[in-house]
Amino acid sequence: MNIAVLSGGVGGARFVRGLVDAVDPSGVTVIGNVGDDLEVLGLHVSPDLDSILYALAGLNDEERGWGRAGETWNALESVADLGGEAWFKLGDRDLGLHLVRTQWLREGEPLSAVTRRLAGALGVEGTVLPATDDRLRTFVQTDAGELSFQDWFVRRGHRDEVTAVRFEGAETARPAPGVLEALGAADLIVIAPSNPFVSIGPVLAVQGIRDAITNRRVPSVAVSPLIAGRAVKGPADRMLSRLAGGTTPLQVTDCYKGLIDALVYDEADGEVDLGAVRPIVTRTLMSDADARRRLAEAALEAAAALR
Ligand code: FO1
Repeated sequence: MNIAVLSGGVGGARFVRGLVDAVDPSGVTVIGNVGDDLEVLGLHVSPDLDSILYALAGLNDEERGWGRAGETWNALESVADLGGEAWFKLGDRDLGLHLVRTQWLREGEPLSAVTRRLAGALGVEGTVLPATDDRLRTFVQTDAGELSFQDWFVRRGHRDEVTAVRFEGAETARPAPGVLEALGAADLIVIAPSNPFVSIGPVLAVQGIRDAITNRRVPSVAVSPLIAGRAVKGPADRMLSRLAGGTTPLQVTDCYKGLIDALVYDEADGEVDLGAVRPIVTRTLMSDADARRRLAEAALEAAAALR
């Protein structure tokens, strides 16, 4: 079965790991957000693609949700001692990947080709694609002014209320090679439990991706990132409150108008009428490998019931 998954970082990566544990990974294509990408210490970092790669390779730090397990921070300490930029924490092991990626990008390889090489070297089964090879960056509007995504998210600890989101470069960003093909060949489209505004939003902003999903002939299922109206981690709940008017499954559904046929959400959110979208109520906390796989299976069962 071919499955195309739209995913952000931490929550999306955990879900994708559960999915490849539930199905043949060779049919899974993950289309990852690049709106969070940044240049730090002269290196190109793609946090969401890396969270996905590390999770699929079994190298991720389970607790933090980003970066590698067994990490050490010697290089970063040295950077800080020298008065360099140390607010964005790049571990020693993680740095190796950023060095290699940056070199290959500077040699002219597109991000999709670089990601394919990294995935191969890490032994990742399944395909990981950036939504676009073109430059696309998320900016958030706050009372403190407009901030780049990581400035807001990491440097300022996402404490500023977001009143609007902007995807710089979205007008001209084209889908990376393989993205529209994966959506066209999919038997099922899944939107991972990621932030609808800043993780899935940038993917949908790339020319042709939203249309490809709107015009689908196969089931499309989203998994809510909220449990009892709260984000497990991150600012998704505050953003839904402010930008969508609430944090129930109905507001999550509204973020994906015309794009989904079913929403998988947590039993703690109760019974909600989602109109034409089928509600699938289950436990969604991805506390361990079993829970991750079960959540992926719930999405697969939801899709099977729609056929
Ligand atoms: N998140 C943080 O909260 N603080 C960090 O210092 C940080 C560093 C970092 C380094 C590499 C990487 O791949 C991810 C990293 N993240 C960090 C996570 C990341 O910035 C966010 O979780 C995502 O961008 C949101 O999806």
